Amino acid sequence: MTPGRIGLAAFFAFEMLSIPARAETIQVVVDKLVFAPAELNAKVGDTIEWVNKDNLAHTATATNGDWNVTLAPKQNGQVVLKKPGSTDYFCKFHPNMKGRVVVAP
Ligand SMILES: [Cu+2]
Repeated sequence: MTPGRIGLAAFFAFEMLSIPARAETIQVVVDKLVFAPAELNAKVGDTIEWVNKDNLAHTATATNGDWNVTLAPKQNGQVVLKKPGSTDYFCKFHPNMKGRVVVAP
C-alpha cells in the first residue's frame, strides 16, 4: 500500500466511526407562552435546545419525569435525549403550555 492509499483508508474508517455520533441540536422557540414547534421528531443522542424569548421564566418538564429544564427569562436550556419513545412535556408555571418529543432509537 502506498502512503496515499493508507490515508484514504484511514479517512473512510473515520467516516464510518463518526456516523453513529452525528447527533443534532434541535431548537424549540418559546415565544408568548407557546412552544414552537409543539411537536418534534428526534433521535437518541440529539439535543433539544429551548430558546426562551419571553420575559418570563418557563420550564420544559417531561410528564414521565425523565427531564426538567428551567428556562430563565431570555435564556436557553438544553436536554440530551437518552431514551427512545414519545414524551409529552409542559411548563410548570403555565400548565397550558404543552409540547411533545418523539425520539427514535
Ligand atoms: Cu411557562
